[in-house]
Amino acid sequence: PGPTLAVVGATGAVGSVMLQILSQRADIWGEIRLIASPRSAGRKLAVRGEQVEVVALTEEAFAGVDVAMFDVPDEVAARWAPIAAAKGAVVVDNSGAFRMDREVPLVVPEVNPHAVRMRPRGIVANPNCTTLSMIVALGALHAEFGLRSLVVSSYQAVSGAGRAGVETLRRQMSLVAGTELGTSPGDVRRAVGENTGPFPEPVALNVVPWAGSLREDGWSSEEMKVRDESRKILGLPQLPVAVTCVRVPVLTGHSLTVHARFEGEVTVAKAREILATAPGVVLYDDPDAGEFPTPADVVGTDPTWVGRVRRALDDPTALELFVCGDNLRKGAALNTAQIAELVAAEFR
Ligand code: 11C
Repeated sequence: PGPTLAVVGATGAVGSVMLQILSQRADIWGEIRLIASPRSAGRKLAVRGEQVEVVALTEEAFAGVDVAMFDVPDEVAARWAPIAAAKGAVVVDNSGAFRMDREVPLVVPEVNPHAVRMRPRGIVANPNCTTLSMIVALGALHAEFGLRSLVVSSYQAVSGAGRAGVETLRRQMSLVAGTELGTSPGDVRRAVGENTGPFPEPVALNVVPWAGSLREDGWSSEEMKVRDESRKILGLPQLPVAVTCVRVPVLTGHSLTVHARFEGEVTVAKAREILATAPGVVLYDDPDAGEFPTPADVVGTDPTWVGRVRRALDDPTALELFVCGDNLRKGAALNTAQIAELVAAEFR
């Protein structure tokens, strides 16, 4: 049998997608153990066509586990990932707890697969879903052109904030559907009420220029993550990166506009050739036919979709792109599964 895999946080928004992905990808695992908080223990969840009982998160739950994927809040990962590693499991963690730890590699298998082997703490980190929604395409362009700087804006789906984000948008949409709201200041806010869930403002009929928590000088934690993580994954610690993160009324599928400046002159023809052949990227860009990716069309798919490829009008070294990807799949569960598969290959 193959290595034993534990899925920690199996009942969460990303955990549920993980179980689908494990049922869809090549079956390389022996036992798959599902672990969650004690309140979910005893529930049965389907994986690989079988009902598997969820066990509670305890030290004993990691006995015999070779690889443990964590999809839990930062504080839970910070406490339990080292425990799982001490028990002998290689941890692949999708929280923010270890991403910037110098002794923890931050891995995107299409971009820096070699980094997975340098893991002195026995922990490998999975990037944030916003970084992941663009980095496969950017990594391919960087490999050919040499990235010099980045300016990006995100258009983030509510499922990035977990089940609470999805429930908030659904509830707010039911309150505004069929009304004439959105025509006078504050009418949407009054209709949806004070409780705006994980978002600081109503997200239905709106866009909210905020994701995460407040950091220094007005930056959000999400913006800092995109900057810090992109630098680490691409191996460009000094890369100038400017990010604005925005939440939009989309259930699943993060999008970003990207202004990327490179070492020398670029051409759209070469950029298109790179993107059309890069593993994990789909170029969907036919302006004559009005074709470009949108979250409603790419939700549930695995690749990073790229459209609107243009050379900057005022800078022959820069490209403008629109990228789009499923924040729960490549943005979270799929990349975690791909990292775990890289680790599993070491057991053969
Ligand atoms: C969001 N990207 O869309 C965030 C959620 O660091 O893994 C993921 C937070 C993280 O709200």
